[in-house]
Amino acid sequence: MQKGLSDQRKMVEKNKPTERVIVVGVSLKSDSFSDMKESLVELEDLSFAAGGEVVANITQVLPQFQAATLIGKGKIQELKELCSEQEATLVIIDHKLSGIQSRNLEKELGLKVLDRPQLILDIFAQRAQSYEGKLQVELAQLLDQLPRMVGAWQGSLSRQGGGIGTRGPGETALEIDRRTIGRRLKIIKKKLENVSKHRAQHRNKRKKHQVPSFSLIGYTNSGKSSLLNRLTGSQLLAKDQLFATLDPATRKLHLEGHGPVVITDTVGFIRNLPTHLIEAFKATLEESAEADVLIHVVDLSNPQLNKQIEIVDKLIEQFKWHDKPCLYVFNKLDQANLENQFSVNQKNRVFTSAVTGEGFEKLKELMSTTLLSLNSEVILYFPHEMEHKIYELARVTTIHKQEKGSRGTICHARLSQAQLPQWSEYFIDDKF
Ligand SMILES: Nc1nc2c(ncn2[C@@H]2O[C@H](COP(=O)(O)OP(=O)(O)O)[C@@H](O)[C@H]2O)c(=O)[nH]1
Ligand SMILES: [Mg+2]
Repeated sequence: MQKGLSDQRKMVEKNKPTERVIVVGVSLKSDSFSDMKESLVELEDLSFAAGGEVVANITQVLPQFQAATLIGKGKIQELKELCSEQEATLVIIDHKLSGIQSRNLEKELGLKVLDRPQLILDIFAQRAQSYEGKLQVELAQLLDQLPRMVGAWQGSLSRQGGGIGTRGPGETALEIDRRTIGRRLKIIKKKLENVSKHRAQHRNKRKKHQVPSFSLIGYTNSGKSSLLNRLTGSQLLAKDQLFATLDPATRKLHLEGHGPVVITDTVGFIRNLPTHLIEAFKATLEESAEADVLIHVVDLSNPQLNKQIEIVDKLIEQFKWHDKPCLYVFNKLDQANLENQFSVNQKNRVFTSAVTGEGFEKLKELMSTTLLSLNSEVILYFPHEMEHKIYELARVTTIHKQEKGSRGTICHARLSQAQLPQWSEYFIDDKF
């Protein structure tokens, strides 16, 4: 468990009315038991992040899932007793539930029941700040809701009485029928398309100005926002809280020998990220999709670091970003075990601490050499009357050799793919 989070959980504000949550881990006999336990610890962190207090947990390993209730009859009875003993107000199942399963479980337990995707969506609903963020969350919630809409959905306890699982920018839309949802979906998608176009225009502008871009990605809470703050002197929200960042933020940085580059901080990843969320957050994810280089930030102090890397790497594949160069930043060096450091075998890596600043010079160097490796070596010739262009060239790249001739100057430099067309008229191949 992450140190900070468990500490924080103990400090749940006393007077604040919080949900008393029981979390339920489920897995099949054929699955790994330790995976189930790890996922359950994470579900506790997520419950806390949503504003709940986890009062108990319970697990079940089954030969196969029950169609009507997911978990078995005996376990439901046990859970029911635990709920009354602990005065629980909410049960969260660490799995996806169908509409029928939710309804049946709620009926048996007499309590609100949420599944993992609904919990994550609720956290996103609480965190959404921007117009775009709110639209994306509403879209994800509607998409998540549609297949769950079995006859008696209207009576579902999950949507009544406030608390975890009932929030969202689309709160008013939560109890309306399929047709209305369909209409709302269309409107939101249209609005999001416009946002996406707007973003694309911004990116094109940057491309035109030949500014190379980096995108910080990684598991939630690994320190992406803290790194960006430290790198660029920004004041983005960095918090020991899952999914503190929802909206992408782009900041400029001056890289030695390169000039300006931009870095984007985005939403973090987690295991079993709801598919609807991925679909809805397309515009946000496009920011990373368009970046020249990915920076995969890993919490080196987390005992699950290798699992977390694997989950993020899988998502990189799923999003088809795997052709991009990727740097690994192993962060939180100041609080990490030495063994964790030795278990790292990724190339292109650097160890940092966003708290002490250790490793930041190396990180910038690595960013710089990665950009260089993306560039092509070119030789340019500037006749006397065009020599003022050399100053312009020096602003966008390092000129590593200059030879003055009687009629002009020859320069050796590296240019990115985006920069090549603008300078092609000075390429020496065309001149001689
Ligand atoms: N000890 C330590 N804590 C860090 C470091 N980097 C980030 N944190 C803390 O980890 C938590 C999550 O950081 P944040 O930047 O919000 O993570 P993000 O979700 O990846 O953006 C915050 O409480 C940070 O203060 C680090 O290098 N060392
Ligand atoms: Mg963040």
